[in-house]
Amino acid sequence: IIMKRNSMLLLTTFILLSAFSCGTNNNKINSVQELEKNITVKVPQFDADSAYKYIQAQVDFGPRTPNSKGHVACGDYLAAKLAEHGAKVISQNAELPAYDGTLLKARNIIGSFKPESKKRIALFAHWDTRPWADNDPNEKNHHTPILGANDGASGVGVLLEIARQINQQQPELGIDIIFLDAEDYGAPQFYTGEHREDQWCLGAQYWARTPHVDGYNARFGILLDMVGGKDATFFKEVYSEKYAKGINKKVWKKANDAGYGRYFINEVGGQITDDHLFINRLAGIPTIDIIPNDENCELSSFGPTWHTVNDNMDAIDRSTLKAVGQTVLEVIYNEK
Ligand code: AHN
Ligand code: ZN
Repeated sequence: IIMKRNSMLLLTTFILLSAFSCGTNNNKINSVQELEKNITVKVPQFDADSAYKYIQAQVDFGPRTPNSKGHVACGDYLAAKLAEHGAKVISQNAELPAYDGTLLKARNIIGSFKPESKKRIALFAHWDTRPWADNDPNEKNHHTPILGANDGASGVGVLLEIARQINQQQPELGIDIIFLDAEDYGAPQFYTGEHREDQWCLGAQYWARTPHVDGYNARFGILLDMVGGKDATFFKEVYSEKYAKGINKKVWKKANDAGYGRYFINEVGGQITDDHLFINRLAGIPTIDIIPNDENCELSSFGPTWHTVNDNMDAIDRSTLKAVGQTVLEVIYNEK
């Protein structure tokens, strides 16, 4: 897709000025082409089949709950994939205490493109999966770990496909792809003790207090969470609106211009405690959350498979991956 950036006006002015200057015709044409190159940007085509395969690969490790074998193996896979796509990879390992005192061996995995550039965009997704299907309609499943095809693997799969695209054609800004750990270990619904928001998003809290690079900053951040559900609808989330209203506006505009208005609803939805909240509060990087808001689902506002044993590959729809992935590409390639 060829995006005309700002100034048809500028181009018109240039052509008019050129017409009155005394260069050769050929020069004029070359100069116009030069200028056109500066005001147009070619945005790559997001490949939803490729993203789907990255989701499948993660699900094939089984549940990726912290302190499990599947978690360790999947972490190595993600770091290797980012490196394969040309990113500079940094892993942060930390032992983070969970709500019940369990020490989680957590790993945030960061892949950086143009690491030397000061102009940056941060893209986030959590890669761990929940140890309990505590929202399953069948109580027998409440202690079963979920596969997290949507809740975990989908955001990561979209970002791995974006990494693959960046490796083929670099956008102007430096991009950091940040896979956060231990997002989904918040106290289960069946836990009778205290429930607090800071029991969630442990990897994000760690990263926001201790970024992978000293003094790290980014122009803005985008968090992807559960971006693969069939017929998902994404509303502007309340904390995102509070901390990064302009980024919400930019993203929803790009989505609608690209033809994904049936997924990106231009209205404010719910308020969600998610990784972006801590990134906004603790790191001060204006960061939005792209997360579903399903008003018609009685089981969960995040869609029918949220924290159930049905969060498997059947829950993933390529059209939703395409809508989200293409939108994020439109945003990052149009940043100057
Ligand atoms: C709460 O349920 C408090 N926040 C949702 C964050 C989340 C869980 N994202 C994925 N799983
Ligand atoms: Zn979850």
